[in-house]
Amino acid sequence: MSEITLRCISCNTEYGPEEIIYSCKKCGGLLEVRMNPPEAGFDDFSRRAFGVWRYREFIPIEEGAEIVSLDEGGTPLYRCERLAKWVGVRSLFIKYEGRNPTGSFKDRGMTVGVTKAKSLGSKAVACASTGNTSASLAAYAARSALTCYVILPSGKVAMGKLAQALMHGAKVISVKGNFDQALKLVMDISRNMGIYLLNSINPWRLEGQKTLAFELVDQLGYVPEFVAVPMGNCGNISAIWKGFVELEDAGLTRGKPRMFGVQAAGAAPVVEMLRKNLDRLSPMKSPETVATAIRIGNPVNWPKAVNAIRSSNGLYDAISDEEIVETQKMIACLEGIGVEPASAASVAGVRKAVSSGSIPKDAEVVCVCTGHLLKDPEEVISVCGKPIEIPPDLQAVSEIIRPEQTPLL
Ligand code: AN7
Repeated sequence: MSEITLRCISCNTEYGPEEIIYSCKKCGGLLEVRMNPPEAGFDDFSRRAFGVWRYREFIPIEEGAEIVSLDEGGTPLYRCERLAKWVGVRSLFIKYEGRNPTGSFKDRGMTVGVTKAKSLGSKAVACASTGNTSASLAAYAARSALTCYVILPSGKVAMGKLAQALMHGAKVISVKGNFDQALKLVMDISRNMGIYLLNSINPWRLEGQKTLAFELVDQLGYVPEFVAVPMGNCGNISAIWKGFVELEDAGLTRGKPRMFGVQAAGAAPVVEMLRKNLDRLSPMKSPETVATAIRIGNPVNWPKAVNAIRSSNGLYDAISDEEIVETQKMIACLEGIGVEPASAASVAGVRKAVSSGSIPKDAEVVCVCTGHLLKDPEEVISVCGKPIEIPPDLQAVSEIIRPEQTPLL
């Protein structure tokens, strides 16, 4: 394998792959994993199982490392004809990341991040999380016999995610504060107590998440025109963009998609920054949205996400909670695909962009739906209501059943 380095995206200082650092020692900038383009191509990949490790040569983990895996990635790409009509676009696909082992895209990153933690000799791992990162890290830590600490914003983590972190045996710490405060805390802990940090500021994690781009090219046979991604801490959009850049640099594809970053209106600091064309992010103090996964006011990876959007001639927008919930229902009812609220933001963003004309009606769009419906059952009950309760008799049930009812669209 070619030489691997960690490089600061601001000042280009390089570090060795064995260094345990999460930001540049000189300037504090974000780090990125760099390597020369590998020789392998899609013919080599096609002989292997569909998933993250199919793209082994592009994953900068040294040969011989013991890989920690739960068979992540290899998620379906659904063509959605009825949803496309509702959105108003010619062709729409959903890349359904809810089909990962713990029900979100985070597993792509954790298989690589936890493998790295093991190969560095770490005994304990930690993260702050709005929920999915903690569910995923807890599972991968269990799989590899690592001690796991997760720090969660009290009362703001969806029930399914909390259940996962608890059951997989993580030490779950709830802080009276929001995600941004929890992240600051866990960064201090990891620095002072030698616990390996697995938030998306950890560049190794993004190396797993970039494989979503590889899978899209594998599934479509070409590079899609638009890829819409919900943004929270902004790791995922950065990782997917990195995947497309590396594919082109290796000569495996030509061209890159326009990246579309979507935030919830109550937690949209990156969209604000781009709208005002600023060169720095102003953090939002009290982010609030029904999509608790992306309830983040100070996303650490904003420089990478802004670069992805600007250099892809991309798009960005913020979506109201009402639009997020309506879209979540339409995805579920029109296509049978169950996603959590944050995931629906990508589709909602595309719908808005098509109606305003910033995405043409004859375009083809891939929406990344990042997490499973069952992650947040309480939100479902609050927006759908409880089931109708009746006595166990035919009269009562026949008052409800209307066989002539037509489908939604
Ligand atoms: C379903 O779990 O930040 O922009 O701590 O769970 O890469 O942060 C979750 C993020 C989108 C945003 N969709 O991704 C966490 C956390 C879902 C998510 C995002 C998250 P990033």
